[in-house]
Amino acid sequence: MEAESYLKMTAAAVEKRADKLIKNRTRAYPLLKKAMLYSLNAGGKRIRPALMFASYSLKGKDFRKILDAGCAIEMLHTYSLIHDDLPAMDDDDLRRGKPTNHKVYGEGMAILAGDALLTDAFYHIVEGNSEINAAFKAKAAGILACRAGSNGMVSGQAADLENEDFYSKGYSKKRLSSILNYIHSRKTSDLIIAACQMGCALSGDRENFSNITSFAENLGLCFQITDDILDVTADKKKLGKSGSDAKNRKLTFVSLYGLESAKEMAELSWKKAFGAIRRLKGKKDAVSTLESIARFVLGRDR
Ligand code: GRG
Repeated sequence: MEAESYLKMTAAAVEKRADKLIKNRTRAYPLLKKAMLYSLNAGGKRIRPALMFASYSLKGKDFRKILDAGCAIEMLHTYSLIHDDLPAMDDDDLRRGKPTNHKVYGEGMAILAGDALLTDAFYHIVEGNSEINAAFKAKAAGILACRAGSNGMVSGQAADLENEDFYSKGYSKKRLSSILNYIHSRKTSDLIIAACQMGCALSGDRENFSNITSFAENLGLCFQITDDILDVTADKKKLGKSGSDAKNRKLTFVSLYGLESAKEMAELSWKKAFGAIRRLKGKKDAVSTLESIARFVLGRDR
């Protein structure tokens, strides 16, 4: 299926279900739920659940069987965005075209909304998805914990924070390139890898594990380079965020290699992702959906 239609269909299912999952937390503090729903319902491309569902569909049946796991990765991703926007991190005012969570609910509540989304995500993987084998769900939860925690995304964020003012440190280009690689592989690629690996884990598919990982690593790289390019070239209204990389003197593919080289690098990683897709085994429809999502990532304007 074409990426646009697939993203539309899966995003609608995730949004409806995630809203219900949060509203059903009957013991949760009402304002906390409001803050969680505010960021979760603010839009977003919902690429990670779509990748999970398409990877699951290589061998699995209806993606709705793993809908709660799709909601979980979107909750975890939303937590990372809420915390990333805080004054202590990127200090952004706009996200997904709306004022950031802390601008509306205050810093304390924004931190807690992120904490709750992160923690609830694991509950929904393990306790939801009732038709999925418990061992497959445990494997999926382990993958997400590993890629999102200190071995993955959080360390990417930590390295990013440490290297904000990289111009002043006098590092060589080689060293900066290795720092950039460290950051993007954890901060961006790891959640994309987790989405694809979780899809395979939830269908019990071991055959595609290594090729889906290689696909996701390259797609993650392409996604990040494209994000850096959009930060300087895109219409900020369409992008839905302020484009703060230059303001924060961030180490990005554009600031390190220049716009044209960054575009070539995005194209190269996309080609590598395509190579890995060709080695995947399973339903043709799922393979072509993954191909179309990869094309969407390279060509996106938001
Ligand atoms: C706070 C632990 C912690 C981590 C934050 C995700 C993240 C790490 C920071 C956000 C900033 C950023 C540019 C991260 C790279 C990953 C990325 C491009 C995120 C944005 O994902 P999209 O484009 O966002 O899928 P939407 O809004 O469409 O869901």
